Amino acid sequence: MQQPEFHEGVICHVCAVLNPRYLREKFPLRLNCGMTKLIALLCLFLFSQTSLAQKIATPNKYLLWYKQPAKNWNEALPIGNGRLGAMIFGNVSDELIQMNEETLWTGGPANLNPNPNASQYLQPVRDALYKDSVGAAIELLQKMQGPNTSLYQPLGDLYIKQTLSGEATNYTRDLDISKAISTTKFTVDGVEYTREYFTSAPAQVMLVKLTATKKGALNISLGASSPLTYETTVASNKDLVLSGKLKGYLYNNDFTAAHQGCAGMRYQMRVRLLRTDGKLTTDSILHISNASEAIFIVGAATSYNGFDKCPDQNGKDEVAAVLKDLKNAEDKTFVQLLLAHIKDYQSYFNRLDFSITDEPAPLMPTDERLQQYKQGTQDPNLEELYFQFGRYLLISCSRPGGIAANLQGIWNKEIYPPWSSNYTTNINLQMNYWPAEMCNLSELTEPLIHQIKNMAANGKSTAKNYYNMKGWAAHHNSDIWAQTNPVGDSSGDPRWANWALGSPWLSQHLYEHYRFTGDKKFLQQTAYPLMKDAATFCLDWLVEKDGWLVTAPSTSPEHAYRHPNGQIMTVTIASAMDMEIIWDLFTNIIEASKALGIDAGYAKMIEAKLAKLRPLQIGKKGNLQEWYGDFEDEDPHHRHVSQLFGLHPGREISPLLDTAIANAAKTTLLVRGDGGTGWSKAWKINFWARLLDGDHAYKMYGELLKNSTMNNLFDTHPPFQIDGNFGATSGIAEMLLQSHLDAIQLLPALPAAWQTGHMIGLKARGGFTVDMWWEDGKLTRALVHSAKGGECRILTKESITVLDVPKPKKRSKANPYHVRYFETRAGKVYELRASN
Ligand code: FUC
Repeated sequence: MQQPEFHEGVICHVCAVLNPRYLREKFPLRLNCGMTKLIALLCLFLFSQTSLAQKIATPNKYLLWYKQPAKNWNEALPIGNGRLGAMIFGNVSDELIQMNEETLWTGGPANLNPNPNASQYLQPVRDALYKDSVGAAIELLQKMQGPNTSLYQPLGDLYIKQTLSGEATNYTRDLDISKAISTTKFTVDGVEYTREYFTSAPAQVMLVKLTATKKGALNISLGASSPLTYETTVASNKDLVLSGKLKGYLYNNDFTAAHQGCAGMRYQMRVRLLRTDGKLTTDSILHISNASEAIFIVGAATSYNGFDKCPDQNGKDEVAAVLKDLKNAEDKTFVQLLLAHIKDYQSYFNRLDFSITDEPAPLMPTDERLQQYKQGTQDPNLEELYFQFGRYLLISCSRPGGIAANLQGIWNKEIYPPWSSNYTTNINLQMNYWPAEMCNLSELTEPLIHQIKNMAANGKSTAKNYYNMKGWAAHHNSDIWAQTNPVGDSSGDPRWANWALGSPWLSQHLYEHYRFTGDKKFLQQTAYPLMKDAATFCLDWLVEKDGWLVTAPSTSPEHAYRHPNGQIMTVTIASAMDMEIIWDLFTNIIEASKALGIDAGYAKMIEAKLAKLRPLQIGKKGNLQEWYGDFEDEDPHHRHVSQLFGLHPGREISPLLDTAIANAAKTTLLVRGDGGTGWSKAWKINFWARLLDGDHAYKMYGELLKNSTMNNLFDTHPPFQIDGNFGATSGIAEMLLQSHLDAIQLLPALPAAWQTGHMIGLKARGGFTVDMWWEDGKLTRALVHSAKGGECRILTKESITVLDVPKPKKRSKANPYHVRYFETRAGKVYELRASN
């Protein structure tokens, strides 16, 4: 079976490869400008000598493809430009494209003080905990809860009914993640039909191109519907228009109804014919007859106008927004739109290349490969593909200027999606962004940073109104309105609803953005003030008990323990995770103040508090203690492993720092086991990588692929939840490079299964980009690109030489690692070779 073919895509890929800048980036040491142009010309010549068939026959390792249409949404293929998302089913005569627009959420600006009595319960909660009346504390905590979040909504469905004269043969549908294009192809009666789809970020529209190899053979009708309340019309210019308005809330309760009297969001989707050689007619929908080609552009917008503005009364003009996008797109040719799309997409995607096999991808559909993998067949190409699919998804659902990726990225078909498809901040939102910095997609964190800024604004009211404290607080859930209150509506289980450490955890992403980019302006103007405000809340939130600073109330999301009185309890004092999160923030603040050369006195005060945080405890089973006491877990295999926050994503726990604590972390993981939801398995890849156990990390990757991956390679909780995709991509990066401590570790957790390979373009903290090659499980060569200059510290298992660098400043061997220090200059590339 041959893989699907390509048209313009092939040419565009060649264009990208022929780009001298691309060549220079790929071969920075060896090529000067003249040479890159020469190579480009040579490639062009060779390309012109190769038949198209030969080019097509080269298997594309970046292709997801199938021999049958999607049976359901979980088999459909996702495309997106950050804002517009589409799930392509690839049905033959009843094509279905399920559409999303990232700002379409129920509700309106958060009610900042819906529970004015909340703060009066805090001291009684604390008193109850100190008296060990945990049950009473739990009941009281429910009185401190506020509304649940809003829900992310689907936009609608496009359907294309195609009149065909027989059965389809030669069917394929695919998603090429190297170009972000989905294609469906089939043959009926000797005529080949092709449908191509992409969502362009530069043009802000989706393109739908339908072709037939025979003139007049293409006859279709295109309509739209939505699970929301909506209406469709055909406008006088023959646009198909679907529009509607959400209710201000969907759950009919007092809290959410009180979105400050704001009615719901308006939305509109418009489909416009760009070009056809057939005839367009309209009634309530669009019809194309006697064509061989029809190209549509699809635009959509909502009246969302910021987290603090009512999308109705103070909403944006969504109609003007869609019309503008369509007008801009319509002024361009299809090829212009396609080229701009590929150039834009590849400007992110092509930054990184991961290879663990020289073998071509098997010529087998992706679902069949996944089935075989599940049964134990090795498929390193699939392992590469899944890693890159995580990057593809992030590029497709989180673009600067947009909204942070939610539990499903931007892809959702339901009006009551699982967990409201919102932001869950006790692991899931953060996991979405774990791969961003390391996997060379730093700009894509902008929507998260924006969300954090909005949450910090609302979170000040939450800290004040719920606890009578300063700084900003955020809890378990958030939404597009940047809600920060404890959720649960007076009846939520405190194990999730009352978790209060959202602001320090989210602050980690701000500081990490600085650590990777070295952007001091960002640190000074954005990160540090928000981190400091989160610390202000933490300082208020901490209380002193038995000589230590602790949190009370405290939870370990979303787990419970057996109290010595035999009851299952969910609230504790000073959970390990609480202590580790605050340790992380305080450590980052101290570092940041030094980096900025400001606030020395404040940093000293934070240092004193840091020293007083209750230390981590090792339990009787040799595990890292999760709770205040050494209690039995309610569920020893619970999906959350919150007590290991300090191992990952934190940096408090490492075998290189304290082997006793690291061993306790390992024991904890062994007790938890290798199961769990999709995201739980993904987190465990990261944990094992940080424990420097590549084989166990690889085992977890296998568990995820085998037991928590659907045919379209979406992660499943179950059901679909995108965090596992992102967490796995981050985990693979962590296996190959770590820089969270004070050195860059190359191949820290390389599994035996990946004997030979390369990883080009991973980012390390300090503004470094690293390319690595390894053979027989050993590093052979690496290139370190320094963006900011400064000292580079490399930690390797093998002894290495840094070429063209004067005598090592220092050289030491931290058994079993080799440490190499060298000064770098901004813009320079340094070559490292394994010493003989
Ligand atoms: C947390 C997790 C669940 C799920 C939800 C979205 O509540 O415990 O497993 O991922 O978030």
